[in-house]
Amino acid sequence: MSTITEPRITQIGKELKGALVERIDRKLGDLTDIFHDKGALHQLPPDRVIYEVASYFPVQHDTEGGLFYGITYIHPGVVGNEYFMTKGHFHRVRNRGEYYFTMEGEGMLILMDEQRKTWAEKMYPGSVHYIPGHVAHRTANTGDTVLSFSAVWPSDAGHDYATISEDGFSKILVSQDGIPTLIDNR
Ligand code: PAN
Ligand code: ZN
Repeated sequence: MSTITEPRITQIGKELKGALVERIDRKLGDLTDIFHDKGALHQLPPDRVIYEVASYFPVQHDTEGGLFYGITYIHPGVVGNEYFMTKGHFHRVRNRGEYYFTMEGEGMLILMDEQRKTWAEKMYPGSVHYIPGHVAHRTANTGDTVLSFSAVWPSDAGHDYATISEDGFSKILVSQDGIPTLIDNR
């Protein structure tokens, strides 16, 4: 028997291919708690896809020592003056970090520590982002084209969405005269 095999997944450009790749999409109707302008939100169809994620989970969830790989594709658009964005989360195991690598488009990685201090890093093709443990993370598409980035995170990190769903980030990213700006979330 040959000991040389094909890889289990491939990435051609921004497309992740392989039998074990799992895909999900997040529609506006799944994201009603994250956007602030409820009037603008209800003008848009709830089945509008805001982002998609293709992931490779080579080991069981919660396995210590493993790594997961995923690509997120955020469509361009706004709800009121807020850019299309991901739900955002802390890792359930708080000290677990993550890498993001931007492939195409323009965006912002919004970060918040456990003291609720919020800041952001610009994302553009080639940008590499280290997200330390204990830091919540969300990405927003600030451009006119799809924002695609890959991510690598520990298989035992888990996702705590509830904390962000309830309290949000302390700042929100809005378009002010077309410029992405972080403003206080009140
Ligand atoms: C990413 C995110 C992905 C979607 O793979 O899960 O960008 O964002 P939400 O999970 O906040 O909906 C990651 O950070 N994994 O840990
Ligand atoms: Zn994460």
